[in-house]
Amino acid sequence: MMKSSIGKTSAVILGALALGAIAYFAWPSFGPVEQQVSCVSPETIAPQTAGMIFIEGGSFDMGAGGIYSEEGPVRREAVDSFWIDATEVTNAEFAEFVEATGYVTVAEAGIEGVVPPGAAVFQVPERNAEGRWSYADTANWRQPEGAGSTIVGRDRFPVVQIAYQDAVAYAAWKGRTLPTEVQWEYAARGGLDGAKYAWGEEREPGGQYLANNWQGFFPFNDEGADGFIGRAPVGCYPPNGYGLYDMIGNVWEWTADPYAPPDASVGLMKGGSYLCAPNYCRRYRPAARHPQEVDLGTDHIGFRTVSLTRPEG
Ligand SMILES: [Ca+2]
Ligand SMILES: [Ca+2]
Repeated sequence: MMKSSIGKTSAVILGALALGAIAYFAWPSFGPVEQQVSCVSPETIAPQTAGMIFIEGGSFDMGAGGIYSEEGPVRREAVDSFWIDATEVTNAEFAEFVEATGYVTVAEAGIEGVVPPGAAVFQVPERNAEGRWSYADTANWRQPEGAGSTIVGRDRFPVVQIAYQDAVAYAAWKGRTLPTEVQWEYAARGGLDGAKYAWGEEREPGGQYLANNWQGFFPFNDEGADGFIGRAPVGCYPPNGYGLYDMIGNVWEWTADPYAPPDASVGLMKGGSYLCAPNYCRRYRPAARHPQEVDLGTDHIGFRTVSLTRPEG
């Protein structure tokens, strides 16, 4: 892994990231707003296979044309069969890992000479668009929005403030890996080869929101018309054709791949997040891809794992 710095992060990944540690005392409310959602309990999904879904291998049209240049060209890709988590890894699941191993995340300890403790936190700006990302030296997975915030009561929310190596460590503890980009995109498409969205060609078919994104004018007004302002618990939107939840939206997801190999300092994330708004980031699609500094946790990125063998329930 190449060494990196917060300065590089600021320049490359989070152009609006305000440097300097801050204490963060207020965070958005989390909860249902307008659209009625029905959330499944993640522990009830595929319990015989540890919450993982079998994805039969095949070939598919990967990428997309005409939206963001980095998604193209469309090319045919083949993928072997694999198993993938039905949901994003939750706070409860990550807590089990930490309890069993004593693992300390990058955001909690920092990496000497590379990054200080802390992570990036999104704040809705009050008066202008500047400074919507801030580096909070107190932010980590246990307190995702920094000092004063908590995951208490958010067991089923996706774990965030996870650097790439934290996600890899969790996956390894489970005897798994992160999905490659090809695996992730194949799974996200749910069998709808070539479709624009994970559920078809319309963003909101019949006026229904099928993922947790952002309605309203980003970055000022997160209206929550999809049922949630900010992050949602996993499994609150309909699964895709393979039975996978939140591949699109809620939190971005780390993949195993670098964004632009061989530079391993910038990772590749997929799927968009609760911050993706039509006026700003139309990346709530399987083909979308985005770079992310591997050493930096943020509160809109999580992950899920894959296994090449049948997991034990
Ligand atoms: Ca939302
Ligand atoms: Ca997601």
